[in-house]
Amino acid sequence: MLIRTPRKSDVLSSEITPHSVFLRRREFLRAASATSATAALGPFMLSDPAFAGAKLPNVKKTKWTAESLGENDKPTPYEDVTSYNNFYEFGTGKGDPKRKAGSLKTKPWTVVVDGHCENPGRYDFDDLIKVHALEERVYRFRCVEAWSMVIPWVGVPLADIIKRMGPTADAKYVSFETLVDPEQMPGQKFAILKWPYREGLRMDEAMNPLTLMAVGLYGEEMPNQNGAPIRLVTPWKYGFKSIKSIVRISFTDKQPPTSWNLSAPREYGFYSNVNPLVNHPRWSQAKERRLGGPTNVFGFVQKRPTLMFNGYEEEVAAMYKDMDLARYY
Ligand SMILES: Nc1nc2c(c(=O)[nH]1)N[C@H]1C(S)=C(S)[C@@H](COP(=O)(O)O)O[C@H]1N2
Ligand SMILES: [Mo]
Repeated sequence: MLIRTPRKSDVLSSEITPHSVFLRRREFLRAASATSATAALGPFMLSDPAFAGAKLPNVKKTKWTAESLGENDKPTPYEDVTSYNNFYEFGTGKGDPKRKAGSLKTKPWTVVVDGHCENPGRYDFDDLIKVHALEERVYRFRCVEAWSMVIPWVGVPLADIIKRMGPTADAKYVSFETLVDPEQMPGQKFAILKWPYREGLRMDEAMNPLTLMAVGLYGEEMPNQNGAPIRLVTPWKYGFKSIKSIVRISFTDKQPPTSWNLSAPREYGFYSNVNPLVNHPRWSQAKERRLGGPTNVFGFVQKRPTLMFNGYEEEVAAMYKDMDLARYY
C-alpha cells in the first residue's frame, strides 16, 4: 500500500526494483549453497526468520491445487513469498518484514473471540485452529499495488471456526484485529496507520468456502513476515484484506471500520474485491506483475491481465450480484 501521494511511476520503481534485487540475492544464495558446506550456511539459516518454519503435520490436499490452476499460475518461489512483503507493523519497505519480524513472539498465542456469538472467550491458538484438520490450498494472491503471487497456503476454512463460535442472528459482519505491541512490532512506534491494523468481512464473505484462516505456507508454519501464527486469506480480494497476526475476532451487527479505509477512504473501500474494471484513483488495476514470473528484455517482470475477482468469479460473484461494484469498491 502507498500512503504518500506518489507519481504514477512510483508504483513501478518501488515494486519492481527491489524484486530484481531479491532475485539477484537468491541467485547469490543458490550459488553459495552449491559451493559451500552446509555447516557454513547453518548460522545464516538460524538467524533468518524465513527458514524458521517447522513442517506442519497431517495437511489434507484439497481441490485447490497447483495443477488445477495450471501452467500460467505456477506457485511463486518460497523466497519471493517470504522476502517481498507488506506488514507495516515492521516498516513500510517490502524487505522490512523479513528483516525485522524475528522480534514477534508467536508462542503462546491467544485469540479473543467476542461480540454476537454463543461461545465468546480467549482461545489458545491450538484450541482455535488445531482442533480442525489442516488443509493445503493453492490460491492466487493479488496486491492492490498490482503485483501478484500464487501461494500454497495451509489453514482452516474460516467457516468452520465461525460455526464453532455460534454466531447469533445479530452477527452481520466479522471483524479482525492484529496484535498491538510496539516492542515486538517496532513499526507501531510510528503512526503510519491507526493501530491495531483492522479488517472485516460481511458474514457471507466470511462463510464463503474460499475464505481461509492460514497458519502456514509451503507445508510449513507461517513465517513471521507473512503473518504468523494466524492470518486471513481472501483470494478474490486485494491483499490488504488478508490481515496478519490476528489476536481478535469480533461478530458485529454493523460494518466494521478497516485500517486502509480509515486512512484513505477514497482509495480503499470496505469490499476491496479484485476488479480490473475499477481502477485505483492513482493507478490502473487492469494488469499485474507476477512475482518470479517471466521477464521482458529489460529484466522487468512482464505485465499480465488481472482477472475479475482474481479468477474466482464462479465462487464469489453471486454475493455481489445486486451491487454496483464501482460504488462499493
Ligand atoms: N497486520 C497487517 N496485515 C496486513 C498488512 C499489514 O501491513 N499489517 N498488509 C496487507 C497487505 S497490503 C498485503 S498485500 C498483504 C501481504 O501479505 P504477504 O506479505 O504475506 O504477501 O498483507 C496484508 N495484511
Ligand atoms: Mo497490499
